[in-house]
Amino acid sequence: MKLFYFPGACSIGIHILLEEIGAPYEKHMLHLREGAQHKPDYIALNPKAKVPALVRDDGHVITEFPAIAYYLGNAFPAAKLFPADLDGQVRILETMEYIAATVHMQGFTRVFRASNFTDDPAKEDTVKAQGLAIAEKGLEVLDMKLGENTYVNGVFSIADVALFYVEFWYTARMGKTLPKGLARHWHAMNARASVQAVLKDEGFAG
Ligand SMILES: N[C@@H](CCC(=O)N[C@@H](CS)C(=O)NCC(=O)O)C(=O)O
Repeated sequence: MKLFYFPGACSIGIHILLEEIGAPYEKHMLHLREGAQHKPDYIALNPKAKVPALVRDDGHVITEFPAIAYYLGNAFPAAKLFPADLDGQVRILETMEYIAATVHMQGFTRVFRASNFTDDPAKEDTVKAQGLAIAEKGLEVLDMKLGENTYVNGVFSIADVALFYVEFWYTARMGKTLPKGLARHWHAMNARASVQAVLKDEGFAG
């Protein structure tokens, strides 16, 4: 397998899953700030010009965080990243979809890429504030859903690495304080060997 990623981007969650699984994989860093995602060789692989993208050993390319996570969770059952029961599966997919489609794309993308949402530089601060409000509402909802659990579905699953990447942006990147339950989740994630290895590899540890 090959992972196309950028340090600290949402691809960090898929990077963690690959470490959890332990199967061989190669990493290909795409420098998003230098526009590497728009180069013809990458566009040929992923016309969406985004990370993460996963190239399977049979050459098939998978994009979209929830789809890649779902693939990995099912393709490597020994890693126990995706449960067999329908209720657990639905809870996990519901959480990942909310994180990817709402908290990330509607919220954090406005904060980090305000110029994608307005042609007027004077309006970018308003766009960022709107994005932060969406992201923070989303984090509150996720905190309520987590309740007293350490992990989204009780035990570690593919949903936890999605939650990790938005927590990473909010706390490690923006220096903000997570709601109580998410702070507990963030600490539990940081105690995992896979997370420590990936943070170090992507240049964020100690
Ligand atoms: N819906 C996509 C979103 C992927 C996405 O927005 N990735 C960002 C990094 S977190 C990206 O590649 N941005 C590059 C760009 O917008 O030019 C997913 O869930 O995978």
